[in-house]
Amino acid sequence: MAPVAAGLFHGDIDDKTLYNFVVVEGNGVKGMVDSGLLSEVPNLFIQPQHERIQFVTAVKNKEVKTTKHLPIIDLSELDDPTKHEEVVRKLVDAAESLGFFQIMNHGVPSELLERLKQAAHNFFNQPPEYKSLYLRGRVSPSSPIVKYGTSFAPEKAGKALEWKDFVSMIYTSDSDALQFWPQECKEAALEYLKTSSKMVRRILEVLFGNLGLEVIDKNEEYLYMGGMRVNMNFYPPCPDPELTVGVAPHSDMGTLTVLLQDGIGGLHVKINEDEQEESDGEWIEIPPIPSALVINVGDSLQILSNGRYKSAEHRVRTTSTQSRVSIPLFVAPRPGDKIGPLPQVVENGGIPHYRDFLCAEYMNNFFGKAHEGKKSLDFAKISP
Ligand SMILES: O=C(O)CCC(=O)C(=O)O
Repeated sequence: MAPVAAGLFHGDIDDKTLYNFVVVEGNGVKGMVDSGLLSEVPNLFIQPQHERIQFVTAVKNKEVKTTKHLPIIDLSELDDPTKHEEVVRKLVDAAESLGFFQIMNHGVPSELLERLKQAAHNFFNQPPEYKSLYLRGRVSPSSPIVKYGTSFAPEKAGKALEWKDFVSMIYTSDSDALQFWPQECKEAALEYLKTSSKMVRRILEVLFGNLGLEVIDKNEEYLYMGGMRVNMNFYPPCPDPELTVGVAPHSDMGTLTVLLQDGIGGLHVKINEDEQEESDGEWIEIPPIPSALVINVGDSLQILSNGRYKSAEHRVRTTSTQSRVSIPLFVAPRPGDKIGPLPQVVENGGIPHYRDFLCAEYMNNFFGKAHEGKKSLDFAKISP
């Protein structure tokens, strides 16, 4: 810990100095919490009233634990001819309504899931001086495809910071991953990406099959899953979770996200939102299930399916007692790919609800703004 930290949290510290310590110097939220001097939430992290997560609401909603709201799908049953159609229906229903489901028996070994969570702790337990070698915006020649940071868009003036540190590992090739990704997590993260890819392809085949695309050929595979990134998120304990958010409401950018969460809990998904009926929807907490993986539909799949599948709006609350880790694998088209509603979906007089665009442009727009619900889709929406 830098000596400046000792004086940081005595109440007389200004926002700029704290911002520099946490964001610019790469100490992260973890560095701030580890100082042991933090008795209350600093201003920089205090969310406006309407963004705060009422803990009571989350607990109450947890009781809405019905299979309708929280589909848990046994993926191995796709191989059982007597159950295949039923599982296809469950996957399609979940993608069309919530854009969200949990899967069991998915082919990613439980032992690997345990190793991944440990790897995340191993990375974040390294000293700030080491982690900041991977700082975003200061990407060193030795780590061009790794970004470590805190909050999603900390540079956005006027937005409170998220109570989260992360490391993002972009996949370019196996050898790049083994050379550039941090040694604490590279092997587990690469294995996760490889084993999950098979399961992602399977789910996409089911979802696209339902739209009339029978087989995913190599070109289509690139379009749906050519860009991959493994993130590791670390949420340190927070002195007052009701003032902060771990991650503000957002949808993911790609086609599908595979998410491993540990047993702490805190992931919320929005349900029952209806633009036509002007209903804001409500949040439910997704209880962690040992060995399960969470699957989210992302914006790209909503666009490719011309709105048939819905990207899931989600957020994360913080907790006061323990550190939480989560490990999303973001599956997306490549930046150089152009996407839009698939011809098969809009043919026969259908109206495209989204324009065609280059994914790199979508990414620039997405990463250039703070999280704001599903507003990211506005970039591609065709107004009626
Ligand atoms: O931590 C989680 O459960 C979700 C993380 C997330 O939404 C993200 O990294 O974009």
